[in-house]
Amino acid sequence: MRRHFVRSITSIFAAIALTLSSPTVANADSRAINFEFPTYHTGSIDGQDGWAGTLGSPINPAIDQAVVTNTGYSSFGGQSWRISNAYTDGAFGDWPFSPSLVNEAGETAAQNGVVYSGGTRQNHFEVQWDFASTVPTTEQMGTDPLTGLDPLQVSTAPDRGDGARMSFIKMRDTSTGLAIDFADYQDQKPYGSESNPSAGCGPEDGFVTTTVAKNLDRTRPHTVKLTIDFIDGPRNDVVNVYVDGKFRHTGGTWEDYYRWCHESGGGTGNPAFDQSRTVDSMIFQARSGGGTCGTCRGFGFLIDNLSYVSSQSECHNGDGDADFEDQDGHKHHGHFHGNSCETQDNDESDDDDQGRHFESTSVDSSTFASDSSSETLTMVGTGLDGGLPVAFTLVVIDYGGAAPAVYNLVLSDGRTIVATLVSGTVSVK
Ligand SMILES: [Ca+2]
Ligand SMILES: [Ca+2]
Ligand SMILES: [Ca+2]
Repeated sequence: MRRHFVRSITSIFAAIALTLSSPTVANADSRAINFEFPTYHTGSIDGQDGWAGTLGSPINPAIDQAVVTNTGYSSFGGQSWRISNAYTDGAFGDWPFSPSLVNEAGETAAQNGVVYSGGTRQNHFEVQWDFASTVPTTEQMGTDPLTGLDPLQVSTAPDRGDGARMSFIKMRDTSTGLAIDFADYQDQKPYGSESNPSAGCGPEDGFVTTTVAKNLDRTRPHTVKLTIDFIDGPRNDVVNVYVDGKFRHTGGTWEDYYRWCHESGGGTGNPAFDQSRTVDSMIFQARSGGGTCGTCRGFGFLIDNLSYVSSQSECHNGDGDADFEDQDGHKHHGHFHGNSCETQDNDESDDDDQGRHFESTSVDSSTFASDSSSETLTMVGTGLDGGLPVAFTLVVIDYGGAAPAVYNLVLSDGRTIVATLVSGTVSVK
């Protein structure tokens, strides 16, 4: 009798625990990879823990990559994964893909190619990894007479498993330290549409590379993080790039490359084909277009502490990196980031007004409001205006492209900026 009672109580608690935890379990799906023994052993990563080429095919043995014993970065544990551009090519299917998540992420109608990714479609993807040079004391640079003086470079991208990259980060070595590039596909006016798909892949459109970090200390590891919100429809996916925990850039995905460009299978005018792609893993590559460093063989970058997650996001994001013009015709470069789900540590704002610079030092709150025609971000905190402490309120109103976004920065020293978007990216949602 007593046993039965205990069991009943236990099952009630189990049922409650299941109820409380099931939303998270159902909506978040993650992998965390530290390349440690015994899950990983030294040597090629091919076939280890789900790493492989497309659909489990072999990774090209010519690629210079291996799990290696750690050589001195304490946060990297006993083993890391090493990869260089001693070998490069323009292929996709035989480069290393990380293990797939159970649940893919992408727009509702994004194509997973049936076989490349699956599970329950999510609208949010995040990935983070550390990288470090195997040669912290000097720049790794090709000296091969055939390949020239090409520096070390390795790129990575969220992918469904066949090379249909939806974003892009390149890690580079330079004479002044490590650098990180981000690339997105930008459809400029005229915009592509189902009635005029070619306008989305015109001469004015293409991939845009932004250096999001440079002169990074080569003697220590650096952390890169991407957060991606996939939003149905063109020109609205949001990628935020963080380096060493600090927000660096907001941009788009490659959605409109797949949607509108013939070479990717889009631009047909048929909505069944003109769609973006899903992601569930990371592809790591050394593209020949970035240069080959023959003498980097056996060296290159160490990759470690790789983690990624797909989830269903109901967070609000306000991001901008854009030029605004006020009533007096003054140009301001505004840069801000607010997220209702993250800690405010990541939120920030700064404004450049032809010589006068405001930057936030602490954000107290980022709040969001919406109506039928606009989304509004209100950020409140403290900062420095021309080096002097001030309180600030930033209000950004995004009309979803129907009208230029409004940017209103009020500082406690009396300076007020009311301006509208002239170029760049603003997204509040
Ligand atoms: Ca490790
Ligand atoms: Ca266009
Ligand atoms: Ca979209």
